[in-house]
Amino acid sequence: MSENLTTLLRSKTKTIKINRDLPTAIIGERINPTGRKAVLEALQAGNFDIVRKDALDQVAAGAAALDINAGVPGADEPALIQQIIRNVTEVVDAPLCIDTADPLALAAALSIYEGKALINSVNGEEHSLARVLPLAKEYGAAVIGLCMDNNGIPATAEQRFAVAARIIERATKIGIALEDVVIDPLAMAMSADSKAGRVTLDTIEMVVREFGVNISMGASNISFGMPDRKFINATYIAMAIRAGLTCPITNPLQTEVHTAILAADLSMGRDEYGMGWIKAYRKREKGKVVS
Ligand code: THG
Repeated sequence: MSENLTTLLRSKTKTIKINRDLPTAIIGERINPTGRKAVLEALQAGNFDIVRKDALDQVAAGAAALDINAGVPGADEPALIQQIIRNVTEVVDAPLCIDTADPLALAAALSIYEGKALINSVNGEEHSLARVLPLAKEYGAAVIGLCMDNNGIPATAEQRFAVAARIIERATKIGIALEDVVIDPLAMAMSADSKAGRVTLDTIEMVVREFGVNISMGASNISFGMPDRKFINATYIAMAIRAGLTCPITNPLQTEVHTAILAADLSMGRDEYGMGWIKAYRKREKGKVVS
């Protein structure tokens, strides 16, 4: 049996705690130009108004941290991610999750970030481990480890667990604390493979039982290609929280998913006196237009 480890993330003015005794820490997914044409066009034009609004809205809706993705085709990603970080940190105090596959953009982001970021991400490939883990160590950041390597995304939970174990071994070997490694079991489309949801849940259970680390994932991938995605996302995220998910990357503005997270926290005994649930209910009622 493993411990229930605590990951701390920090902005200049705020520290958040992630562990399995506390309410789920939502990492807001919306600052990401992938699949969002308006964000893409605004960023290409050097306009950060949408990014600032997305930061404010997600934190107001309950995001504990914000994912920052600057993947604009053809853009100077190191420069762009720095501009996004500056804009976001001007308007909110939530800690940031730096979402990039480009080590130069990652280094640029970490070099200006005042706090303890969550790096998104490293994977089991040698070149990723060799480039990303030293940056996590140098900047004292936490890091998300994806359960994939040069052979792709493993089909079984046992194989994904083995990748997680390898990432954890390499990270701790260079002096990154175990609690600063967060594992992403990888949520894949169930429309393409009917076992995809189950493999991910099983991976979460295995990793948590062995290592006690925190678990993240982009939980909305699971419903890709299906109609009425929000209901699938809501049910799946509640089940994943039971399995051990602690910091999903998701959209807190989507009521179905957000209420599922709050109800899961209440069900797991992580919402003292139900205050989280009641507060969110009042906020929803206040937001309703009365005419
Ligand atoms: N694991 C980790 N990081 C990740 C992912 C993951 N980062 C990226 C992604 N997956 C999670 N982020 C998003 C961001 C947006 C959407 C999905 C996942 C999304 N956007 C809407 C769409 O495409 O339909 C657009 C929303 C809008 O326009 O308002 O779905 O798995 N570690």
